[in-house]
Order: sequence, then C-alpha cells, then structure tokens
Amino acid sequence: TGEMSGGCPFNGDGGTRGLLGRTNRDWWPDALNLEILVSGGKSADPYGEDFNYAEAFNAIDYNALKADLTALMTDSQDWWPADYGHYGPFFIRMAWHAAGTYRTGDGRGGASSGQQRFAPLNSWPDNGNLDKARRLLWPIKQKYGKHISWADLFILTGNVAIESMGGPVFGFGGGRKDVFEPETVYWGTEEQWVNEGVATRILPDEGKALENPLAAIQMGLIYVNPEGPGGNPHDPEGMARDMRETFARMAMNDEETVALTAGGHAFGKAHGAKPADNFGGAPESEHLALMGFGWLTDKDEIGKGHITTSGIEGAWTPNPTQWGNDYFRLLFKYEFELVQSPAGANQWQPIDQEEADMAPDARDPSKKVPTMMTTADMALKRDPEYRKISERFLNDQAALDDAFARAWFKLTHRDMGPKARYLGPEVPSETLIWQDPVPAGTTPSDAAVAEFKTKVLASGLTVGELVKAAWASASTYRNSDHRGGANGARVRLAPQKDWKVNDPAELAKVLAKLDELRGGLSMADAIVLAGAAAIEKAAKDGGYDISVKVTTGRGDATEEHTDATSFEPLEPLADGFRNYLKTKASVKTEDLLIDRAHLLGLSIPELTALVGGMRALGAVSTHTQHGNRIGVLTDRPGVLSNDFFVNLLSMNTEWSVVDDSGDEEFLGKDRKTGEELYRATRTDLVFGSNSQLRAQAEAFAEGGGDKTFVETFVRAWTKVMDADRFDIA
Ligand code: HEB
Repeated sequence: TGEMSGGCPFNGDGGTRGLLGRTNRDWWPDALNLEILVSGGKSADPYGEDFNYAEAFNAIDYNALKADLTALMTDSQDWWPADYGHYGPFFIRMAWHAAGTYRTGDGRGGASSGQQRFAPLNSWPDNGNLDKARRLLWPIKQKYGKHISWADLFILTGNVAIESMGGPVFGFGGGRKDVFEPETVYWGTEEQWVNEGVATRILPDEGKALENPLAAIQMGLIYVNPEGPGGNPHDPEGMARDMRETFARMAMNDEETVALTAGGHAFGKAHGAKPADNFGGAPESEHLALMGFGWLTDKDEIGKGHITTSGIEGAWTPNPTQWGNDYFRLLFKYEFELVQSPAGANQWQPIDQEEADMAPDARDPSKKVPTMMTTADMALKRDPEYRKISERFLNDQAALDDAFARAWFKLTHRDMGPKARYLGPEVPSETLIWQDPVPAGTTPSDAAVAEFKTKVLASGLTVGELVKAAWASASTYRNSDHRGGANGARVRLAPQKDWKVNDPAELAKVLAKLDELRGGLSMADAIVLAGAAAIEKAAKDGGYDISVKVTTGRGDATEEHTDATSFEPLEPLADGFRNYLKTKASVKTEDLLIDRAHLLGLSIPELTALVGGMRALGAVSTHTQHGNRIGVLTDRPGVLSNDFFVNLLSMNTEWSVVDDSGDEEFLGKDRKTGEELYRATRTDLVFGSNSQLRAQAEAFAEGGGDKTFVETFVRAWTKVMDADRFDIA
C-alpha cells in the first residue's frame, strides 16, 4: 500500500534520542570491543553462576578488612602522594561519586555494581583522578578477593575514611555484587563533555527542564557544575535551583543536600594547580602503557602536588583531615570574593582571611594557604532555604553530625533496595522509611491456599482482571534499585492504586473482592495467588495442564511504612505488557517496553512470552489512548494460547497506520476482503517487524511452539511475581 512503501513509517516521530543516548562506542570508537564475546548468552562474570556473594561476604574477617583500610588512609604512595598525608578525603569523594550517579527516575546509576571501574564513568571529567583512588585500593581488593566486591569496597572505604578523620557514621550494609561489564544506562545525548563546553541542561529562559531520568546538570558531571550554572558564578539562584533539582532526583531534600555538601567539604581539597591542558586524556582514551590511568602529568609535578582535577584549587577548612564545623564557621565568618584558580576556574576566597583560618599546604604543613568555597558551596549561604539550614548546623554540631551520618548512609545505600539485602555486622538496627519496609509475612497452609484459589475462580472476576491486578502489584519492581514489587501489596496504597496504568476503578473492585475472600492470607499473597489461579484456569481452558508456583509469605505494608511521594517515579509512563502508553515519549514506544523488560530482569524469550500471553489473557489496560482491548489478537481472550503470535505473523493480515494516531495505532485488515480484523500498537507489531523479536514470535507460533510458549510464559510470570523476594533468597 502507499502508506507502507517509500518512507519508513516505523521511524516516525517517535525516536529522537534512542534508548541509550550516547554510548561508550560513540565516545571511544577505538576502544577494544568485547561485546561480541558476551553475545550469545555468554557471561562475563569470572566467578561463575554458582558464586554466592552473600556467603563469600559473610565469611570475611570484617574487622581485619577495616583495620587494613584504616592503615591505608595514611600509607602515602610516591606515585600518588596523599594530600596532608591522608587519603581519607580522596576516598570519600570516590565513594560519593560511586553512589552519586543514582537517580530516582529509573533507579539506575549508583554504587551497587561497581560501575565506576568501567566506561563511561571511569572517564567522566567529574571522576577525574579517581582512577588513582581505585588503584590505591587494589592491594586490599587483591588480599580479600571475592569476599569483598569493588562495589562494597568503594562504600566501605568511604565510611572508614570518615571514621578515621573523626566523622560520624550511621552504619554499613554490604551486598553490592560486582558486574564485569559496563552497564547500559542512558546518560544523555550530548556529544561533548562538561569541560568541552557542552550546554547546561536546565535553561528556564528557553523553557528547558532537566530531562528525565537524568539527574546531572551537564554531561560528565555527577550533579551540578561547581562553578555555577553552565560555569557562571554570578547566578546564585540558578546555582541553588540546579542543586535542588539534581539532589531531589537522587532522593535528597534540602536538609540532606546541605548536610552532605557541607559535611563532605569538611574534608580535603580541590585540585586546580595548573591549567588542564598540562594533563593527559581520560583513562578510556589513554595510551596502553599507562595501564588504565588517565589525566597524567610528569612525576615531579605530582610530587609537588601540582594536580588538576576540577580546576578549582584549595581546601574548604583549616583542618582538611579532621571532622568538625569549620566549614560553616568560615562560610559565615567571612565575606567572599570571586577569584580564579591557577587553572582558571571560578572560585570564592575569604576576604582578609586570618592566618589561623587558613589551610596547610597539601604537601608542606608549614606553609599556609587561603581556603576557598565553590559557587555551589556559596549557595548554602546565598539561597534563603539552604541558609536557614546552614545557620542551624552552624550553631548545632550534634544536628549536623546526625544529619550528615544519616544522609551519607542513605546516599550510599539508596540503590540497594530492601534492608533484607544488607549484609555484615554494621547494618543499623533502625529501619528507615526510604528502605520501603515490609512487615514479615506468614506462610499459609496448602489447604488455605487451595480454598482461596477456588473461591477466587468462583468470584465472577475475569481472568484478565485477576492477571492485571497481579501484574500491577508485581511489575513495579526494578532491578536497578530493587524497589517496587508485589511484597507489601503497596498496589493498595497511594500513589499506585490511582495510577492510570492500573485502571483504578477495576483494580479497586478486584482488590475489594480479594480482601473479602482472603481469610488469613496477606493481601500481597492473595493478589499473587489470584493471578496464579487465573492463569491455571486459562491454561486449562486452552488444553494445557500446568501449575503456577507461588511462594507465599509476603507481608502487607501500611501507609506508615510508605513514603508515598517516593513511589511516584515508579509510575510506568508506558507498560507494553499491558499495552499502555500514558504520553508519547521522546523514545519509541517499543524502546520503553525493552527498558521495562530490562528493569524486570527479563530475557528476550521471557519478554516475548509475557507480552503474547498477557494479550491472550486479555490483560490489557482499558485506560489507554489506544482504546479497549487493543492488541488482543484472539477471538478467545482469557484463554492461554499462542494466538497472539499466530495471528500477528499471519500473512492473511495486512497492517496500516491509523491516521492521527501519531504512528502509535495500527489497523489489521484481511488482505483479500479488506475486512477489519484487529487493532494493535507499536508494542504489538514490533514482534513482527523487528527481525530478532520476530524470530522469537516464530518460535512460539510454529508447530509445537505453543508448549514452549506456555512454559516460558509461566516461568517468566513467576520470575516477575518473585522478583522482590529477598526475604526468602
Ligand atoms: Fe565535593 C571535592 C564539588 C558535593 C565530598 N567537590 C570536590 C571538588 C569539587 C567538588 C569541585 C574538588 C575535586 C578536585 O579534586 O578538584 N561537591 C562538589 C559539588 C557538590 C559536591 C558541586 C554538590 C553541591 N562533595 C559533595 C558531597 C560530598 C562531597 C555530597 C560527600 C558527602 N568533595 C567531597 C570531598 C572532596 C570533594 C571529600 C575532597 C576530595 C579530595 O580531597 O581529594
């Protein structure tokens, strides 16, 4: 037809940025490509599939490890001497930058898999010289081997650094298992780094807000530009705005932001001794003989402390290796003037600073040098809201201690998910609201389970309704920060219960009925069991005798256990499994399906089977811009069958775009008669149009493929239902 020939309608308005934005391959086209070796399902993990990190971690001599780390703090190495003879501040920055990439939008980033070892993070301008920090840790990593992951080591080292300089620490939970390849995370589309002059991402005059899910203000930064918005030091409001927005994206409020920044900058110094063009390139672009190091200059210069990292030069306090309140004392004692560092960066210097308030030189304690503040630090005094908090901390050291310790703990553990995942002797007993606590559940008897399932099937609720409710409950789970999931049954609570994707009225009806029937079962178990009962019935109606295994024991969370606002970012803007699209995104709608499958930890066959199975079961959102029952390519919805794949691949159907649907909705007509047969979305047709997904669909549509399909569907379903069961793992 005219519509399908010539131009390619599938490349329409949808894709402007691609799912991954700019990737390692774009940044470093010449880097060695190992991807071909991990294709074909081969793992890059040298420890093998059977390796149990929790067991390995629990066997460690934890105190000996901490003692080794403490000794390392002051064991200065000639190849990278410690400022003030103490590596503590350097390691705190390493830990903060490991954790600080976390963003609430998709739960990605963060410290939990040791990504700082790999590109692009190892080469971000903001991570300058942290290659040296990690290399300083290598002897300890080597000594303890697989008992401590790099990911855990980064954070534990940050804690030990704080403790060894007298700072307050709230606790440590281990359990971050290393991965051995770069994770694919969307970091933005810009083609230059921050230090190459790339534009800042919040520009109110141009109506430009920070794109979701990004949390950094320029490409290659952890958060904000320390010199000011886009490098401009004369925009205090903009500076505070940028800080507030980026820290909020990492789940931090104003108080936490002030405590973290001031507490962090109680320690250490910034490095801007020489213009940046005296230094080599980032690690990923450097010569083989540098063995993974970047940003190098000659040895004598390093020995003299002539280092440039951020370009800003100087310490914040007179005691950069000692916890205390000098940061706020100096911030409020002095007026500051704008000066340039030797490297040419904008920074603020106290006017008429008394010598007693000056900092020692990093290499020569007998020399005194002025302290400094970055434009970001100045915001803690220039922004009215930050200022109130800063003044409180200035006058109340105990409040700062507590706020810093708690915020640091949250910063470094926010991406670990439920407390059940924490390991080791220093896990705080106090339960924190951001850990999304769920009370322990109980395990019902087999008889009680069977009785409930029978009642559910006699309740008048449809297969589609029950499957949708269970999916709504479990599918919020994200592998990135391990939040969401069926445990706790938060689907009963705000905001989940009101999300459009969940068809709120229908969901309320289903939940009320299940509540009435559940007896002693938790709601969380009842929702999952009801879904299983529905699938077993649907399979039976399709001629398959299968059972869907449910591991009970889920608990029910209440509103008191729940920070409702913190769940808002978990709302799916699209859920291809239910054929739901809230608003058209800047990526293609099918990209969002792949993204969600990734967050759910699904393989390609699992993703395919779930989509086809949920369509067959009629588990499609009614509250979508596409209208009711779209994509249900079967005349027997509610029966588990491979009809979706058979009908999708049938050459009897000819597809065309529905006008005015923005290339989102498609009409399937009988090729001979022209009779309308089906309506479908991009998420449906992609299983016929994309060659790889089509191969999956074929495997499920072909002769005998129906059995493979049913088995894969049930396995994938159970995986999603149990994705958050860290309590039983
Ligand atoms: Fe910081 C450093 C900025 C936050 C901690 N810092 C730094 C620097 C800069 C910054 C520029 C320098 C670098 C070089 O070396 O040169 N920060 C910043 C900003 C922010 C921050 C902008 C936001 C607002 N920090 C922070 C936090 C923390 C920190 C949150 C933690 C907690 N830092 C830090 C430290 C240091 C730094 C410790 C030092 C290091 C050394 O000494 O080496």
